Amino acid sequence: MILKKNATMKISTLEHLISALKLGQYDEVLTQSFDLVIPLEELQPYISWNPNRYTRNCIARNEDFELILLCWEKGQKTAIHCHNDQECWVKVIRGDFEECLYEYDEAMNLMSYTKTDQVSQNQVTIIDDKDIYHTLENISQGRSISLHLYMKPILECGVFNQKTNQLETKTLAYDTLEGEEV
Ligand code: 2CO
Ligand code: FE2
Repeated sequence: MILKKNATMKISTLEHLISALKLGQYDEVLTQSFDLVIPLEELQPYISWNPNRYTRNCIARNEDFELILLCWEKGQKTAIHCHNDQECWVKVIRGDFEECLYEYDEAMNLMSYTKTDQVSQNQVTIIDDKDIYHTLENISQGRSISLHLYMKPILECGVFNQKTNQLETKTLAYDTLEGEEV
């Protein structure tokens, strides 16, 4: 789902965003997220790069949410995966992404492709259905950066192995832990 523009965004700093999340103001963050512009310099401490895969950098987390910054070299892409039943919010900070959506039928063990969306700078995409799987790919000509919120944190997720047609469980880790428990 791509959120449409909402005119009443008030959050304009990372500190404010984290405060709102700590207060459990998820609805406010979600509905106002199109207008949310976090200055890139505030995100600088959480940026790291790896030529082999996108990096996952922890900004803030507690038992209720996880806010992480993902840094993508050109062409880097996820596997088809879910978010372990947790709501997932992605805000593109820089660059362009292609998101492919899939629906998983557990009884049939069938992964069906649904559609492809392009998500560009400042746009938001949300996954809030446990049967929805997706891939995200940096389709920019250079590096891209995205901000991800999971409610609650996801320590592992289901990944669909397209060679074996089986679901596997992947443990998720951080590349940098600049952000602490809040
Ligand atoms: N879910 C993936 C991750 O946390 C990124 S794709 O956007 O949700 O690594
Ligand atoms: Fe994801």
